[in-house]
Amino acid sequence: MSSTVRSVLALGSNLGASNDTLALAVADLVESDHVRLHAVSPVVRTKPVGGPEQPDYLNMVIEVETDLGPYELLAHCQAVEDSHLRRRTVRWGPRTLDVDIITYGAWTSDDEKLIIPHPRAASRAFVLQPWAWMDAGARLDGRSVAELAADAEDLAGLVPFEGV
Ligand code: A4P
Ligand code: MG
Repeated sequence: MSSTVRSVLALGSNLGASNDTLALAVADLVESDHVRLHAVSPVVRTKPVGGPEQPDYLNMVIEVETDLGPYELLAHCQAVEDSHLRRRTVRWGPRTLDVDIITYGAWTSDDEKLIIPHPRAASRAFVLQPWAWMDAGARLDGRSVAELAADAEDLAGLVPFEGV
């Protein structure tokens, strides 16, 4: 890879064999010659935020190094979602796999097809807490990710994943 960027990706699943799905999705994401795995967070069990009544989620974040452009990376993430039978029916509804791009280097965007940093990440413990555990020095919107996690309303519903 020539010129590369570090990107944080958030993964979530609350349908099917979620822990297996997350593991396979990480493997699928980094199988590309254009994506290298840099860091992996613990897996956490979280109460659903928003949407209809639905099962608890398993969430995690990873940091990758990539020479894909941001829209190429989005297409890659969506292809991995599709390969895990993701259906886009209800917004914030239950899903076999969601892969969101949280940051892409220092690049920012307000295009609705790709908003970077992810517009809701700074208030969501299901993204922030695993991220802080993966990278204690991480920062978002000029603040410490660990501090943002401590302030997030959904932190109380988050526990480390301890098996099925
Ligand atoms: N899009 C724009 N910016 C981005 C980005 N940074 N990363 C666009 C990824 N996609 C981005 O996404 C809808 C559209 O957002 C895409 O077509 C893309 O062009 P989607 O994945 O099809 O739909 P969605 O995930 O239902 O919507 P959205 O808005 O991404 O939902 P969120 O905000 O990600 O929330 N509770 C817990 N505990 N754990 C979870 O993982 N996830 C959600 C989804 C809600 N509650 C949750 C969890
Ligand atoms: Mg999404």
